[in-house]
Amino acid sequence: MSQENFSLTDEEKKKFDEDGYIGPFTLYQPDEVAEMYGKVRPQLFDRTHAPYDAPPEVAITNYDRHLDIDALTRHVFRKEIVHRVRSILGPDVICWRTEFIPKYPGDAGTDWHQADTFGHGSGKPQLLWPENEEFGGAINVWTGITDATEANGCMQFIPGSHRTMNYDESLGMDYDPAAYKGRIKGGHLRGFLGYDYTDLQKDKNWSPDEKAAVPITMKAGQFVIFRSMLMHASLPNTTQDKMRLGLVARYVPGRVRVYPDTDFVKEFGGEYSLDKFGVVQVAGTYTHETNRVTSRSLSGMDMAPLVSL
Ligand SMILES: O=C(O)CCC(=O)C(=O)O
Ligand SMILES: [Fe+2]
Repeated sequence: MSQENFSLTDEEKKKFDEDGYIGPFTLYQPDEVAEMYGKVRPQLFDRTHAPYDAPPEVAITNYDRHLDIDALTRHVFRKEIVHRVRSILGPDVICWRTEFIPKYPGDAGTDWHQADTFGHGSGKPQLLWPENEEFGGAINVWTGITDATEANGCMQFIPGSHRTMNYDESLGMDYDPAAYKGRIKGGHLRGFLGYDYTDLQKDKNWSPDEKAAVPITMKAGQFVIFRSMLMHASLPNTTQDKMRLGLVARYVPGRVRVYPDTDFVKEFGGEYSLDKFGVVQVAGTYTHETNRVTSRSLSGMDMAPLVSL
């Protein structure tokens, strides 16, 4: 019989609490994830039901295709992911965003950052936790669609760095894709897709403790779970021919308000309507009454049968 309960053990939970991340865990076999992506890739180019009308060169083009591509809808509901996330967040869990994050040969690594409200692009919170809770941010589940190695741009974490925010997301950053393709920081070429995350540093004289960084190498089909408030980055892709591709799904408890008091996502120099957006309840039943909720995908798939028990 296949395993039905993937909750974190007490020991894993303790490790997650200390380090701010846990994994990798295996979700798909490498050939299985290759086959899945082979089917999904052409669907990514078909934007008939895509949630945002964003130009192809901005990252938001890669956002939230779990809302219209069936294989990705099923991905965010996978018990291997949801049970573990529920061990951290409690019974009511919503998925509020997915993103594909590619690193092509020669690309800069992702600059060091931490996300609490995800307002870094706009200066306006995209997530609002109830006041007086210890943590904000999201639980990120980063799945390797390809292998992730130190050469092709695997992620890096600074263990235990999730308790102190070094960045002030309310400052907002200027979006300048032409001027900002990355620069050498801490010995590596790093960038943030047209933003310079160091603009948000609370202390301009501080710099991330690169010596404490752990490379998160993964096989295709594995995933790692981390708090968005953890200091995280990725290495540049220094290979000639090995693309690195990650699919990240972001989860919060149902009590978190998503895109509070706004009808648009403002990022990457544009404004994108949230008309087709909804949070997806992947476990439990409760979602804050102000959240837009999707229970049928934009391609017509009923999500209710997928909710985790
Ligand atoms: O994949 C990367 O390079 C960065 C991922 C990341 O920052 C995130 O998932 O929040
Ligand atoms: Fe991030």
